[in-house]
Amino acid sequence: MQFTPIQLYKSSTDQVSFGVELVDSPTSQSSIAQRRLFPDLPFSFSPPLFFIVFIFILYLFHFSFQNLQPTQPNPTMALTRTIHPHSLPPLTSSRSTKPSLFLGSTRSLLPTPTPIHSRNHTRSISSAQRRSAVAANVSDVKLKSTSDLLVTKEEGLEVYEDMILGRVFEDMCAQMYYRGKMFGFVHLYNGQEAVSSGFIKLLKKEDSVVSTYRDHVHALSKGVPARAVMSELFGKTTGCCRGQGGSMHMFSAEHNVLGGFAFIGEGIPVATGAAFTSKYKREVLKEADCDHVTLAFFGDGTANNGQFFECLNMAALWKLPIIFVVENNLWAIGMSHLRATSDPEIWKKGPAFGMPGVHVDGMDVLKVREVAKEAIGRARRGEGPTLVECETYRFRGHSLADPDELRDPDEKARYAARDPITQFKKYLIENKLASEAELKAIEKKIDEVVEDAVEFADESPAPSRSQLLENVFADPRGFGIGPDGSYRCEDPKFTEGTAQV
Ligand SMILES: Cc1ncc(C[n+]2csc(CCOP(=O)(O)OP(=O)(O)O)c2C)c(N)n1
Ligand SMILES: [Mg+2]
Repeated sequence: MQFTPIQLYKSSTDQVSFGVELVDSPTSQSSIAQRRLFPDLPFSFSPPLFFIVFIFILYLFHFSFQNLQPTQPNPTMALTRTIHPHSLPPLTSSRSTKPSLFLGSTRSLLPTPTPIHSRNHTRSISSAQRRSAVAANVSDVKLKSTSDLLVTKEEGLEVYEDMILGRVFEDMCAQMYYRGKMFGFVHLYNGQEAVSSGFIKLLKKEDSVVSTYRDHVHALSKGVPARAVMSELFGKTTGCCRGQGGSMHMFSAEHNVLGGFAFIGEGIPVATGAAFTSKYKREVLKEADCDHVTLAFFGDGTANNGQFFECLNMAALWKLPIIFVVENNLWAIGMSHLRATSDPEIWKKGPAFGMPGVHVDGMDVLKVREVAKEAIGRARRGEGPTLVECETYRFRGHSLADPDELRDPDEKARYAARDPITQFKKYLIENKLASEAELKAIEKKIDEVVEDAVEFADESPAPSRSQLLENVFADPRGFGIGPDGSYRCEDPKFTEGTAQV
């Protein structure tokens, strides 16, 4: 599969120039001032008449802007802005029937907002809508025939094992959380495994992954041992951050997992920086074999944040080896993506910044993998970034503290029926890539891995009190020093919350 660049906008000229000339409004409306301004007029304007004429002129200006064609820039207007045609929104935008050239004015041209049919605003974006202006859409990739399979047996089993690990690990987290073994918020990844496994299993060890607060499974896919992730969740010293990060802050320098981030969008600039490092090493430091790529994972809600746009710009400008992977699970906590975003098709932002934008069925690991292969290949070859929108779904509430009452049960059932693990299992068996028994053996092995991780975490020591001051960059004495000169955090009552601070 190849991403074919699309020309979003056709014009016979290379550039379209247009703008407005600002005219000062009269400072005085007195007839003396009018005569000074228009000395030859045979009559004088009364203020209401002047106002009516002024409004009429404004109306004429407005009308001529709306009808402005790209090939006919209005030569009488002062040039205030130059717009390159390919940076304009696609003419076939599903939300705008009469697109305007005037950036920022399309809203006023929109008909009544697209009705949201579903009771709970759970309408999903139809593939027909998406096809209308697709740069590269693999939603409809047909699984190839058995003679031309998308994975080898080894690859298939590796991916299956990774998906099972993600699912079983998260289910275990739920149990441990409700037993009081974990602290703070815990956000599970159930349902989204095809994205993590589809992308990360194609990476090399030197490649980097930047995650979100829904980060356990990304870390596992990248090779951080289940023991280290579980211990981190338990807040133990054997965790990948020695128990100081917890659920939302998985980090492993060894595995190039550059962090989970509780503040949404914070990871995107970090990922962009990592991609810049690869390029700098290769092109400036002349490390010819440095072809490392970075994956930045984030959600649909996060894609409305400014950092995303800033980083799209930098990544495209410098042709960075990065893939922006949007895990569009249709919800940001209790906010439907369709209610929160002016154009729900996130992939479109790619072409707007000069990089391919792709939409893929994020419940199908083989389709995700096909897109991932192409995007990672592009990045490795130095061809620049790609934006991939994976349409997926989370099977549990936003976090384990969320009763998940807002989402429509029909919507949940629809996606549950498309469970990515069940679909992939079926594919492996139907195409004789694996037998039931082989897959059962993998499931059993993973159950043991996860049980072992829990035992290991449970038995591991808690961090010492002195660890509280590690990585505190301000003067630790400011953290609380008792009358006897000792740090208050060393007082046993400190961690019980009863110390006098
Ligand atoms: C900068 C910032 N603003 C707001 C929040 C509160 N917040 C936590 S999760 C979340 C929704 C994110 O949704 P999405 O990006 O779709 O990720 P998902 O939870 O669906 O994986 C918000 C707004 C935050 N953590 N950080
Ligand atoms: Mg979301």
